Amino acid sequence: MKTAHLDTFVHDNLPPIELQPDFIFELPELEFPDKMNCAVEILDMAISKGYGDRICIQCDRLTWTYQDLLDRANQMANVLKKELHLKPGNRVLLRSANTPEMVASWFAVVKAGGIAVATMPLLRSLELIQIIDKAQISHAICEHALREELLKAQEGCHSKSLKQVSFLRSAESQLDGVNSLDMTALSHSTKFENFSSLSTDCCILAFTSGTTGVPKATIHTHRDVMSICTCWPQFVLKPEQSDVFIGSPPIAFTFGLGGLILFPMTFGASVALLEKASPKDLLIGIQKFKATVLFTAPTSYRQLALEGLIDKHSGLRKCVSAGEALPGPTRALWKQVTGIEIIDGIGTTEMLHIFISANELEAIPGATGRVVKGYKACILDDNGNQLPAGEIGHLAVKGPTGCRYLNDERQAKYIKNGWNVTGDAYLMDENGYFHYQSRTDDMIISSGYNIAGPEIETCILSHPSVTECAVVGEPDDARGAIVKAFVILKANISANDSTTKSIQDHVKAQLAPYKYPRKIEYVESLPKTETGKIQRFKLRQ
Ligand code: 3UK
Repeated sequence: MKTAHLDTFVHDNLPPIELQPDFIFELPELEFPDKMNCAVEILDMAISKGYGDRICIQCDRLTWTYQDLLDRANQMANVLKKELHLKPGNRVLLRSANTPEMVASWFAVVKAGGIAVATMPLLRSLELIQIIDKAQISHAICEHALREELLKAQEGCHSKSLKQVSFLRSAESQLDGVNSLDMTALSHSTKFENFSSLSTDCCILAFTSGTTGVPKATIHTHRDVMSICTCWPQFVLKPEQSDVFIGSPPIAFTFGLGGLILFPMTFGASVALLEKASPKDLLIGIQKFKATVLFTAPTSYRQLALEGLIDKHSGLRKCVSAGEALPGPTRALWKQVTGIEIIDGIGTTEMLHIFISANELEAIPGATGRVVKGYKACILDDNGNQLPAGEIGHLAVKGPTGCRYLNDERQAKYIKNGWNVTGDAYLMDENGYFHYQSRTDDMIISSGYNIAGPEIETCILSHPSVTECAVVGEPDDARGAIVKAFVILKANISANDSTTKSIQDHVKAQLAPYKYPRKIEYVESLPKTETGKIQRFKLRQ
């Protein structure tokens, strides 16, 4: 394997070839040239396709056309190359809310042959240190308002690799007098000589939000980025040029990078970026920007619907849910309130984006969907053998994208016989629909029964008194573990024994009795990640 990079750190730390997944490129759409830079394919090509004057990005502060974004990205790329001496293959940490400047920086880095390492704005210095040291970050581009933790991390990291920190203006700080990358860029040319990368060169490192251990960095190439723009958006989402995308995932989460930036741009559509994206912020944004395509997590759909924030006149056309299993009751509630059938899809940081999904016409409650064209998926037993339809086992997938951890022994755990094994327990039915059960390590084993928490959560969510819930196993001397539910009640309901009995009876009436929650604890909120996932491991502690 070759690389066009001068700094070969990532290339030198690819997993050994025998631990890499199989890649499949059977579709003609997935035949890419040997030399390709995805930032050029997406952004410069948008201009060639005639989108130059179309709106590309809006936010509360400004509106950019495709030409505006290209000009900014090229100017920033010139700064990176000429003033900050970025070499192809260098890793550049990005730290910002979802802003137009952050997007321009992402394109600037990739155009210059750098490797973009986007990070969640909420990360603190200790977490940033792990990323800087693992990825040997050389440059950082940081929203000025978020600088404190980054500067602490630069000070505290072991490798001392991070030499160059540049700032971006943000809504809060207009940076009078501070030398910011976006201001410096204005004095540079809007033309840039793009780095001629191999399609197999790395262009992003995406960190996983694992619950234990040092975070893993997943390597993704220009070809991977073009593959995700080709498959799910064209075969499942099918947006139109007139669509306005909006959503909550940070750009540092690949669900957000694809859904809010790369996919709308592939179609000449536009995105409305929000710096904060609580259900209330989302609603205001949807109205203000007349958004038509929404990307968010299941709990956010549920809150929007339950708080009466949204109705049939929202203007939304397509609603995408990912990050966690979408409970049937949430799908039904959203349909009832908005008239829209949610498009569910499972993706992972390792696979870069969604590989099993169903569009609004083919969705069925309780199933994630079918394998996306371009990918293959199956269910494996503990020994790596394929299971027949109807049996629960490990979800395994292959396609044009796949898992490559940067220098990490955990690669061997994700790859089995060339399949990517995601750590999810699933079953596939006779019609090829995949039904989520639980994370394999979240399976509750009680008195010898295997119990999938999400099935019980779905049932509890259909109880009229319940807003949100999460189910975990609690260690128990007699049974090994018992089913315990953490429940948020609706505003007018009191947490007492009769409510508990009512929820328990509700579950016993619908599921095998051994699955009912023996304990229910009422809480005000559930711990969640920035990517919208309930942190069940925290509830277990
Ligand atoms: C879970 C789902 C059931 C599942 C992601 C879309 O979530 C993303 O990536 P992560 O690496 O987490 C992956 C894990 O999250 N999951 C995600 N979506 C679903 N479970 N139904 C779903 N629809 O456990 C998976 O292994 O944070 C999602 C696009 C890009 C992404 N990175």
